[in-house]
Amino acid sequence: MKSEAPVEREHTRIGMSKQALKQAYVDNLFYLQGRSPEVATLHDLYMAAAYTVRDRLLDRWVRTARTYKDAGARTVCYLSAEYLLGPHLVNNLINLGIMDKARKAGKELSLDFEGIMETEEEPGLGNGGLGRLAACFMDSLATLQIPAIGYGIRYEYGIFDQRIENGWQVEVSDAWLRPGNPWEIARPKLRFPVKLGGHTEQYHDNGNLRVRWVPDLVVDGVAYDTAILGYGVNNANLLRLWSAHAPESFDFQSFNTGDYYGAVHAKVQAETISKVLYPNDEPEAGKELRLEQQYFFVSCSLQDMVRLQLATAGSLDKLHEKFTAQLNDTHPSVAVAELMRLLIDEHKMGWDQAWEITRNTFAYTNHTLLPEALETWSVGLFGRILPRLLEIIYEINRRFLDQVRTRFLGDEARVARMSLIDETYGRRLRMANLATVGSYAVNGVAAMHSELVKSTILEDFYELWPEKFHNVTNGVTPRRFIVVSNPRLARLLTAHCGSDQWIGDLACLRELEKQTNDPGLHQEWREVKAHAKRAFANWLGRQTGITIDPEAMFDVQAKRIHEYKRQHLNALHIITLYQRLKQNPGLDIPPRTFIFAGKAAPGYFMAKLIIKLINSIGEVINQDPQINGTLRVAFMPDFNVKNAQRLYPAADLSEQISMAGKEASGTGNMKFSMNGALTIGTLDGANVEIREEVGEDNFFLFGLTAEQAQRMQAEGYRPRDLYKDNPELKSAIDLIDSGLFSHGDTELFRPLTESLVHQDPFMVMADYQPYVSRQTEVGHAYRDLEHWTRMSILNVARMGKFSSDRSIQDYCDRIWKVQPVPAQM
Ligand code: NBG
Repeated sequence: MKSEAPVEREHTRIGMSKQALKQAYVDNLFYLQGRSPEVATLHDLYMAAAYTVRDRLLDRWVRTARTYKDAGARTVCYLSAEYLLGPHLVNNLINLGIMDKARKAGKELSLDFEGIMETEEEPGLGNGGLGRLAACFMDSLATLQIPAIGYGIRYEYGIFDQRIENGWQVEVSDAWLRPGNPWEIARPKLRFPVKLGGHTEQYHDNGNLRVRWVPDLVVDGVAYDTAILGYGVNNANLLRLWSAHAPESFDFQSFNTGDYYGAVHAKVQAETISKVLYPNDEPEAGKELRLEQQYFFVSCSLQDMVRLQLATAGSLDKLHEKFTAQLNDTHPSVAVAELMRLLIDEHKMGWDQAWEITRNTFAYTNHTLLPEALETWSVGLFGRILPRLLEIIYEINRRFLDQVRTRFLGDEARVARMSLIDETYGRRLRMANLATVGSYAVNGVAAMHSELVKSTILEDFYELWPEKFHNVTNGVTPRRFIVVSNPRLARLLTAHCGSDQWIGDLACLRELEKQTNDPGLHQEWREVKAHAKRAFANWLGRQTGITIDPEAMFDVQAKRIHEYKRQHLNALHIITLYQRLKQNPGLDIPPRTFIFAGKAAPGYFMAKLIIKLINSIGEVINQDPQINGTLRVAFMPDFNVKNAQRLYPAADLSEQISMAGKEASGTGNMKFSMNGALTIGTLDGANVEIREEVGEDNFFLFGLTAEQAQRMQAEGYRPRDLYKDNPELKSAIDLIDSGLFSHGDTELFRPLTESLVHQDPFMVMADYQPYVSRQTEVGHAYRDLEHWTRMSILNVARMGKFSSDRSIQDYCDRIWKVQPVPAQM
């Protein structure tokens, strides 16, 4: 079929006028939903809106693909097991630049525009920061017009929905696909087989010894594509998620022998691979299905890249020139061995050439230093599921260790440390080592983290290949986290910066610095914040029945619940203030509402106990007539992208209080700051750079540095002494143990208090006093409205560095060496 450019630009499927949008909407409602406006449900109306927008994306997407192809452009493949995308509709309207027109069109059709926007269920295909980062990066890649494909897994069930029952977290499964996903396009014919289990065999092929993998099971990966449009440009990139299906002609053998039900069972088994997202911070790891998921999506993605390369270049010799593949943490690191397998076994390449291509294709981003989060797989399990890959990893390791031996003569201790196989407790594959050996670049996600990567977990590798190591500080997209979440702030910024250029170039916000003494700006600034707080308070009241006073300071900690992030340090501060007020009811402190939000991994007992503690403290304090609302505690259930967008604009104070050295970067810290919250935080992750940018006077720093913390632990840290010697700390802990927050049950929170007093692995006790003292200063500062507003403006004005556009530009310049390819309409 010949494709002709449409001549009539006001075609209802692609036209951008209000009239075209209206017509398209009514058509989509009728022809895709089979509804007339009178009988349509809100969901029908949402679907029609989504299809109307999607049509316009498709037009841009097809053109973009053609432009990239014609340019023969070098392409970034982002390999990530997680994408936490958030709702698409509003974001796409903004990136298309038709928000106002769509709103007017909606009005003329008498639609409940806000209600329709609210209806969208977000794809929760990620746990937290790592998955959200991937989503911000997809937005920035398209905005910067970089040819890119995001590869991942189309989980049928994303991150669980969180409910709070009796103060405890309850997990509810997230069947996000059930109402239908209007954004994706299924490609049933674009499928790749993925082998699992079985054994390998050697055979001769024209005198060459080759290996064949005879699997137990083959699963097909089917592509589901979503267009990701950039802001203010016509580039739309591809997000391709793989769904596991049984091969089309599944298990004929069982079928022929009459075991029809057995065959169907095998089909169901194959399809479980992409069934559910796993938590990334559960203490016990090593789940077989998780390894299968990782291999499944990596294999499909690499086969897809190979297919694209063969179609255009005819050979794989220059695969690494055409593509660069970013490993988002170690989850996709099995790609190093899989690409070797594809090149050697399937495409009959020699080892040396295949290795040259492989190690020039991948780059690896490390996202954590926590020992329990560093992935390893037992050699037994790995070999059972991926026998051929294990052989390849052994061979990579053999050759690599010989290289280490010739470089560091006689240093067998070093060889053992660098080996891809850890022999200390049973034999385990070290995925970070595999990723490092198989990549041309390795980076951390904030300056401090990247230094720690070089001096701790990958120290030996840094010594061997210093030129491989980089830093790329994380960023977040100002489209979603300012324009979509906080439209009032966005309008104010545009008015005071003289244009909306800041949306695509966040450094433009520096313009505001000239106006920090303008009383008009101060007034508007406070109104924007006050409005967001009222809106949030109303919403929270409707959701939870907890009433909070929008006049109080909103002190917010929103992130995954984890001991290293120290939500319990925050809780101890609340109890301290409560006790002070009880002892001295006349004490004059500014009213504060403490808001917590975040999910705990379903199997992480201590994190779930922390949620219970927070809710229990709230129950007591919120009802204490003596406190009379001066302190309030609220837990916002089900923290996800959609809810986060309501919360960031309303925050006055952002809690970034992880133990120094533990938070690789953090990205919530950036989102709060961009919305005018001030930070109380430790010198950890990107906090360090945020403080550098906004100025130390505009940031409430406290706590041990990473070196101090490490030294203290090395010298024998004794949290019990801190407990005994600090009366306020002691009485806060004792109050928990007294049963006040647990209806007299003195045992409920014991695991938590015992851990604090006796082990305290994250040094809550050591940082308690500096934290509480700094919080007192925060209270005073909040009273000085002028000054607080000025600090808030400066925080926003100086956020340029933390746009994910800057992060992506850094990746392009320092690591990927790719150029923009603008798509035209
Ligand atoms: C997380 C870190 C965060 C960081 C995000 C994105 C993992 C393994 N790591 O500090 O804990 O901001 O990655 O880089 O989820």
